[in-house]
Amino acid sequence: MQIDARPYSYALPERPPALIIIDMQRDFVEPGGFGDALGNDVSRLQACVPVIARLLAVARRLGLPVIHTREAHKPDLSDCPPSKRLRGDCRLKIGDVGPMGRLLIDGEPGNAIIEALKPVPGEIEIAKPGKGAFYATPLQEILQQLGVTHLLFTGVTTEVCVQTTMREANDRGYECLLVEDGTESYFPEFKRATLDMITAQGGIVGWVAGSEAVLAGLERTYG
Ligand code: TIU
Repeated sequence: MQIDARPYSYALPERPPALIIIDMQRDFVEPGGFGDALGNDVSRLQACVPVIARLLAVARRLGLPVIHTREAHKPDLSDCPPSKRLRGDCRLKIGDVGPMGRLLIDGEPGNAIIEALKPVPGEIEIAKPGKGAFYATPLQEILQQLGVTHLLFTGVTTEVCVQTTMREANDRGYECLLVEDGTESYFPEFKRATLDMITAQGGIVGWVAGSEAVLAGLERTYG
């Protein structure tokens, strides 16, 4: 059983893959958050929301493990290196108070996952202090306990937290697929380049496929 993907078909294992949803939090997707403070047009990220919602509904129905991540720092910022906090020339920095509470701080209203993709009980939610979801988190142990070998990636932003996490996962031996329309960037050209980088050289980081192909493959294999 396979998913029609680039650079070639992605073989699905007997044990279903996990759906990984990276950082679909208000901080990046809604006006007044961290993404906005960095000077980005956050409306660009909206396109992937209904796609991820559809994948999430199917993952829940078919019993795939679902893992949500949030880029989040402790309220005392002890897990935020000054190099990260002070980087750039923006009005508000990590930990400063914005319209949705303190930017990128665990527990603040702006740090919550958007309503359309809200986790349900039983789904794993990981707060991560880095761009990659493996750095300083229990993600590797969780995946090992689940016995998961294959990861389907969605979320934002394609070239920052999604790509970093996919590379970390690839180095740990996971078979990774990025859902092309289930991820977005503030920079369309960076999204395009990321998809090309991942699939070049025979899939040096992994596979890319559209959500229709992913959904069809999941239904055929686990439905
Ligand atoms: N700025 C940007 O594109 N992304 C981030 O800071 N974090 C994530 O990608 N989640």
